[in-house]
Amino acid sequence: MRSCTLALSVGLFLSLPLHGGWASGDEYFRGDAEDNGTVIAGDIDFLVSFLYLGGSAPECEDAADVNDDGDIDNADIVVLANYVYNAVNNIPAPGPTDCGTDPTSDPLDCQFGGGCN
Ligand SMILES: [Ca+2]
Ligand SMILES: [Ca+2]
Ligand SMILES: [Ca+2]
Repeated sequence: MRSCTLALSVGLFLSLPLHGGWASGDEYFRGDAEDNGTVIAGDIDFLVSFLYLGGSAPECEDAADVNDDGDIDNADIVVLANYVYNAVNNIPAPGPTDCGTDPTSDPLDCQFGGGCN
C-alpha cells in the first residue's frame, strides 16, 4: 500500500510542467523576435543579428523560437523566412498573427511580449 502511494506521488510530480512553461508568461506572436507586433523581414534580421552577429537577445524567447522546438537557432530563421518571403506558414501556435501564450513546455521564457496587446 505504501509503495502504491509513493508511485502515485512520483507520477504526479513528473506530470507537472517544467519551468512553469505551460500557458505561463506573456502573450506574443510567434516569430515576432524583435517584439514590435508584426512578423516581418525585420524579425529575420533580428534573429540573424542575435545568433551570428552578437546582437541583443529577444525579450520574448518563445516568440523567437519560431518552430517551437525549445531552442533558438538557424532552423527558426528558415521557418521565419519561409513565412515572410514564401507565404508558407509552418509556424506553430499561437502563430504569427494570433496573440497567445506558449502551448508547449520548454526552458524559454517570454518576459515582455509588449507587441501583442
Ligand atoms: Ca516583428
Ligand atoms: Ca526553435
Ligand atoms: Ca514552447
